[in-house]
Parts: sequence; structure tokens; C-alpha cells
Amino acid sequence: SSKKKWRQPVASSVLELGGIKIAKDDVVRDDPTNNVPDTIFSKLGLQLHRRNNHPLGILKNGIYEYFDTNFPNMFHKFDDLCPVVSVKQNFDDVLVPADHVSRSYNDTYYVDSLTVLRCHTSAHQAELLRRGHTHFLVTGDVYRRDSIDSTHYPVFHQMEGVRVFTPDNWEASGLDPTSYAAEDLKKSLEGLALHLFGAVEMRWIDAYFPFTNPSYELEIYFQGKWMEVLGCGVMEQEILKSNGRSNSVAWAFGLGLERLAMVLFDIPDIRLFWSTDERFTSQFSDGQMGVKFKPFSKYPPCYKDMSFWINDSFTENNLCEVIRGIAGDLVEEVSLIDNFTNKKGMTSHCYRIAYRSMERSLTDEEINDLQWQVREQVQNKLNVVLR
Ligand code: FA5
Ligand code: MG
Repeated sequence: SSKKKWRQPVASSVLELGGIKIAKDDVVRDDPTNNVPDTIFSKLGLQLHRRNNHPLGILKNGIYEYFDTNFPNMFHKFDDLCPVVSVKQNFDDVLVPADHVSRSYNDTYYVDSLTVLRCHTSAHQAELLRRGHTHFLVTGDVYRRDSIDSTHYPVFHQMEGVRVFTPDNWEASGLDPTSYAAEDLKKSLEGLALHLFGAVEMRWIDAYFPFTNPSYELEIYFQGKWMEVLGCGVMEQEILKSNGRSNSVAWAFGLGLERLAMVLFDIPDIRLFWSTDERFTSQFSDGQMGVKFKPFSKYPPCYKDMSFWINDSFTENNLCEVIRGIAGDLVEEVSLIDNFTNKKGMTSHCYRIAYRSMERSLTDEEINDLQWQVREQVQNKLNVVLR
């Protein structure tokens, strides 16, 4: 069928990470349990967070500095744990229910049916507790099938923090263990925000995570909107108990490093973190926290609308992946601008695709060509009917 026009396999498209072999999608596309596309495959192992002159590396070091100053020698740091993890590590170990949407092939990249590209650094909580760690920071690249806009990218970076308390910590406080941990958590993260940003407008939102209770998200006001920068909470007792820490309480957080770096360096679009353009890379250097990014002139966007009748298996994440597969980082945003169901029960969606390069002006011809390919592949791969 038209779905199977794949290129010839090449030997070099197998990568070995942490002892696990992963193949490029053109080699293993026949394996229905693997949904890792080339655009993602090619970013495995880049570890932007370990580059000291990259905004993400500078931010990571700035957060380390906060913890080292306020909690000397307390937190153990990991920034090189393999992003290929088991379904058990990524989901079961942190109590994600069997039917939770985040486990679906629509949301997560699977290498095979038992192995994923971690979708959060929380995947390492249980194993590190089990290895005896009680205070740790884990920084790493994480992977998610997601929508396309200036604050979402399918590969991004998180820093996980975990701190375990024992009875002598909370007993002196007069608080119950959960309140004690929740207060310490908020205080520590507010201190971090102050260290990174000085004054910044922020607010706490009540949230839900399967692995914490209570749970919160922190939002920062950026570019005229509230932007979520982290999730956190008091760790579920079951996780502590199953991993050798009964009679303890713990807090945990997961920071979105790109989101914080956007605020810190005034970086307007998440795609820029992947730029190799010297006009971007030369603006950042080791230890220079919060130097404001000077945009090179902003190139004009070009909008293309596309309408089609969807089918039952249609999802926006699949659409975004097809578009990203063709246009790469030339696509800035994909947004649903119209949605209706006719008398026969058929549903039509109209999406607006914004094309814009961060580095140069695009020609009409180039954009028309991209849009033509997008239309063709959306039709063939997603089996929708263009209108
Ligand atoms: C989590 O991933 C939880 N594991 C965080 C956590 C850890 C909660 C420990 C409690 C205890 P969430 O899906 O909200 O939560 O993602 C955390 C942060 O990652 C978000 O606040 C956001 O800053 C960032 N983030 C999420 N999706 C994207 C994306 N597509 N692109 C860039 N950043 C993202
Ligand atoms: Mg969230």
C-alpha cells in the first residue's frame, strides 16, 4: 500500500545506547512496536544539557550552584543516565495506571513493546532510591509525541530532584510529615526561582501526578502568558516503601529545562535550542547565566491552511509528526483553526501551519513544495480525505 514506501535499509542506521540497539525507522518500520521516527532517532545521544556553553548546560550548572550553596554536599548529581528505559521504569515504578493515556503509542516513543524513550526523568526515581540514594538530581533528555508550538518540542530536557526525610526531620517541626515535605519543597523551589531569576511573576497551581500527592505545578509569566515550568509534589508512600524507604517522606520535582531557559535567556522559540547557527551559539558561554539573547532579525512567517475529513484513528500528534518529518524545524506552529461535524457525522478539521525559519528567509517556492509534500503524506499516512 501507499503506507510502505520506505527507503532501503542502511547498516549504519543502528545505534547502540546503553547496551540496547535501536534502529532507524526505515529499518524497523515493519515492527509495529517501534514508533521512533528519524527526526527523533537523529537527536539521541546529543545531550545538550552536558554542553557547558549551551543555554541548557549553563542553566543546569546554575541550578547545581543553587543546590551546592544551600545544601552543601547533599545532592548526588546524575546527567548521563541512558534515555532508553523499560516500560516498568518509565510507568509502573512511578504508579502510572495501566490504562493511562501517557502509555499510549500516541504519546510515547516505544523502541519495542517493553522499552521506551523515557518521557520524564521520573523514570529514574525508583532505581536510585533502591540503590540507596536519598538526595539526588537527575538531568536528561526526554521524549514525547506532542503538539507543535513555541514551547513544545518532541525532545526536551528535564531535571528531576528528590529529597527523602526521616522522622527526626519533621518531628521537631510540629507539622505532619506530608505538610512538612510540601512546605520544604515549595520553599526550596521558590528559592531556586529567586536564585535564577531574581524577581519574576510566578504562581502555584494544584495539579495531579500518579506519583505524588499533593501535587503542584509552577507557572511563570512569559511573553504575555502563564507558562508551566515544572511539576512537583510529595512522593506517594508506595514508591518509598517498595524501594527500601519505609518510615520516610519525600518530595520530588521535575523541571522543564527549556522552559526555564526561555525565561532566563529570553529565548523566544524552543527550536532555537537545536540551532547550530553561530549567531545563536556564540551568544552563550559557560557560567554566563541569564545573558539576554539578541534575536537576529526575525524572518516573516508563512501560513498554509489545510482541511480534511478525519477518521477514527486520527490524532493531532500523528499529524504533527508527519509535518515535522517533512519540514523539520521550519515548522513553527500547527494549530486547529476550524472543526465541525456535518449531518452525516463526518468531522472536518482545518489546521493552520506556520512555516518560519529561525535563520533565514524562506522562498515561496520552498514553502509551496513543503506544503505539497505535507498534503500528500498527510493523505497517505493518516488516511484522511483532503477537502
Ligand atoms: C512530568 O514530567 C513529571 N514527571 C514531573 C514531576 C516530577 C512531578 C516529580 C512530580 C514529581 P509534566 O508532564 O508536567 O510532568 O512535565 C514537566 C515539565 O516538562 C513541564 O512543566 C514543562 O516545563 C516541561 N515540558 C512538558 N512537555 C514539554 C514539551 N513538549 N516541550 C518542552 N517542555 C515540556
Ligand atoms: Mg504538566
